[in-house]
Amino acid sequence: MAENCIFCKIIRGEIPSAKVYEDEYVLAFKDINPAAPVHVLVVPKQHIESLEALDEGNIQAVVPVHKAIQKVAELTGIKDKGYRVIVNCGSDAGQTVMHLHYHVLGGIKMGEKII
Ligand code: DGP
Repeated sequence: MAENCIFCKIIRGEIPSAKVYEDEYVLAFKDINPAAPVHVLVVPKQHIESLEALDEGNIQAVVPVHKAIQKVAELTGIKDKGYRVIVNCGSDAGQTVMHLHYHVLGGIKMGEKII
């Protein structure tokens, strides 16, 4: 956990969020600024700054994230028609929160670009 990380604060319950799914390792909540009818952020509870910060010591944290993405798709009703998963990594990609997170987007027929 990182003291001043906004997603760590959401995980600790210090900032409210619209939770979609939670287990021991993962929290999924609605994005505050949705880019699609369904837009959920899926985050490992372990504070990992970005995809580039994954290494041998922490990569296990993303296994339950991927399982949680499937659960989120089921819970939000986008499983059958499909969905898009995006990870922004670094400033050129537009990563604004330095806590690894997966955008799960769906509920609309998407073109090549959405975000
Ligand atoms: P990124 O650009 O990949 O770092 O996306 C960060 C996302 O996090 C952005 O779509 C907005 C969302 N976000 C930022 N602060 C909050 C918050 O306090 N609550 C929620 N639910 N989402 C947030």
